[in-house]
Amino acid sequence: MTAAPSPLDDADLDAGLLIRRFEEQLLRLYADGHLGGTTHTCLGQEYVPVALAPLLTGDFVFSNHRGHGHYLAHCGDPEGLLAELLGREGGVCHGYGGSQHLRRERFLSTGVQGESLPAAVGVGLHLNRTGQDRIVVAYIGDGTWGEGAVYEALNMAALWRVPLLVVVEHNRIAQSTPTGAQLAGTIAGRVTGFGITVSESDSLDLAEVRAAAAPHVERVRTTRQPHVLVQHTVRLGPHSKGDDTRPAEELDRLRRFDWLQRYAAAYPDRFSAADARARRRVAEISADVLARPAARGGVA
Ligand SMILES: Cc1ncc(C[n+]2csc(CCOP(=O)(O)OP(=O)(O)O)c2C)c(N)n1
Repeated sequence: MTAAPSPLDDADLDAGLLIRRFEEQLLRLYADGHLGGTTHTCLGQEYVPVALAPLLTGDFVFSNHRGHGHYLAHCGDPEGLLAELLGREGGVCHGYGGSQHLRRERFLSTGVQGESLPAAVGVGLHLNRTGQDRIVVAYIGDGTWGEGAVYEALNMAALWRVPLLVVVEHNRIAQSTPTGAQLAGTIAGRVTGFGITVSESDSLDLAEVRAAAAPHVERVRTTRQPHVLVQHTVRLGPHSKGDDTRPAEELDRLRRFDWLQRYAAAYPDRFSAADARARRRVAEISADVLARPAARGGVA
């Protein structure tokens, strides 16, 4: 935690900053009444999908309610995402999906906790039966280990040797419930009960997270066996919009674990240049999308 973060190339830094500034803009758009429905930001967690995305090109990605960062890291397309969220023309799902139900090529998200895993197992089974070397990744939170579907899916994945990588973004909180108040034992203990391998990382260093994940992704791909990767992380923002029930001192403490602040402190010039690029890009996208007419199926 005290070591300086590894240097990042522009692509990774730009991808991480785009997610951060994009979601901060969503919260402003919500406050200004431009964004209806709901939105869950991944502030603080951006490095996780950015680290994994290059390892998973061509693979299937299942995302959850907190999925904008997953979408941006795996699919790019901030214009399509913002138009979707604002119900404007050009939205990735023509305004029918909104924040939590996005689909584009091999990317699918759902706001229903645990719903993705059985579907991901089905896709993995199909990939095996059709002789493909693609794999399926499903992002879930630590709170989602309260859903029975997770265990049914893990059982099938182990039994049928499904190439499924479950990425657990373990931010120690589910909405307003701390993990310690709802999860008995450990996620690793539960996973090993199915004979499934598990790895854990608490690194905030994007390059380290990628290097640690790479052999596990490769093993899922070659052995067609599932793996669960638990990434300990921090949720810096509210669960949704203004609903953060954590005390101010706790939020102050968590901000020390902000991977982007750590990066800014270690590489101020590179950070400022990339940040200016990200802010400019988000401002341009926002102005462009706000000027568009409503989508025919718009959610807003
Ligand atoms: C089946 C179901 N139950 C309840 C909810 C409401 N809900 C949305 S997110 C959430 C907490 C999720 O916590 P976690 O899995 O830890 O993910 P995080 O929000 O921390 O990313 C809850 C209870 C839901 N979306 N689906």
